[in-house]
Amino acid sequence: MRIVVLAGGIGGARFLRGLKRAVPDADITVIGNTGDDIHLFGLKVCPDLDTVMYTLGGGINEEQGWGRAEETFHLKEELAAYGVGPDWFGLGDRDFATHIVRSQMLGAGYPLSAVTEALCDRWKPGVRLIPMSDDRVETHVAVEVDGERKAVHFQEYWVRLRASVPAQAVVPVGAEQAKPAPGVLEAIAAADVILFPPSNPVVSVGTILAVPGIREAIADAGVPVVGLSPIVGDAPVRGMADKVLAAVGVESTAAAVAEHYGSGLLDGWLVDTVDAGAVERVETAGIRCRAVPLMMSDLDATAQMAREALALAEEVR
Ligand code: GDP
Ligand code: FO1
Ligand code: CA
Repeated sequence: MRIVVLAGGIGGARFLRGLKRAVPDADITVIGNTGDDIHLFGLKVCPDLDTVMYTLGGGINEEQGWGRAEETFHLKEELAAYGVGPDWFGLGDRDFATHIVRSQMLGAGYPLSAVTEALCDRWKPGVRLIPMSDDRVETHVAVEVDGERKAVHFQEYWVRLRASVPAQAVVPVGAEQAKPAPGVLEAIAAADVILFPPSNPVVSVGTILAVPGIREAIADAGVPVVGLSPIVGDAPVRGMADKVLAAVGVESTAAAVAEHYGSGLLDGWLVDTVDAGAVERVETAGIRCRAVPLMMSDLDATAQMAREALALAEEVR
């Protein structure tokens, strides 16, 4: 079975671990969000690609969900001693090596998709990980600070400001001009099923869908498209997705997120059992819906979520 998954960072990566457990023989292609990418200290950092790569490759900091296990921060301290920032973004020594290799290869002319493949030669994530685009796309967030409206990089909004100021708009800068990376449209066209993991609907899956051609390819693939809600009990399980959902005028409920994707894209939607009351509303919107446990508390529970998603896909096929 050929499965395509549109993934952000932590939510996407953890779901993929469960999916691999549920269907060990499946051929899984992951289309990764690169809107979170940022240039720091002259290096290109790709948080969501790295989170997927490290999580599936056994190198992730499990508690944190991002960054490397057994990490140290000597380089960051030395940079700070020179007064070189930003100090609000925690790049560790082990993680730095990834960004150095990536930046060196990009500088030599390799596209991000080829660089990602090379990095995955080491981590062997057991999936094919492709960035959504080789072109630069950067999510910016319009905020108002001290009465002044300005745009900040997504990482500044998320990590430095902790989404504590209202987001007025979320813009994937560069997306309109971006092309899907080699292999993206081909994988979608060849898929037997397409899954939206419980990733952020705005700044993860939404950014991938903003690359011209990807949304259309999914809608035209003619195979079941099934998503899992990242919103449980009217709040994100983790992180601040409610803040960016508000910026695009979507309430933080499992049903509203399904409607936001819409029946033109989604065939099936899983909500958590605590949101069973949302099933009727989602089905009224023309999307088949089931309520099942959606907490990725351990690998078994996550694998069961993946099985439920694939079962729903068979129902709507
Ligand atoms: P990020 O790029 O690291 O923010 O990760 P993603 O975009 O892939 O996923 C973030 C989303 O995962 C958040 O909105 C969370 O609500 C959601 N999430 C995290 N853990 C769980 C879980 O156990 N169950 C569900 N349903 N969603 C989760
Ligand atoms: N998230 C944080 O909340 N604080 C950090 O200092 C931080 C550093 C960091 C370094 C490398 C990396 O790949 C990810 C990192 N993240 C950090 C997570 C990252 O910002 C994610 O993009 C967001 O959590 C949302 O996707
Ligand atoms: Ca992300």
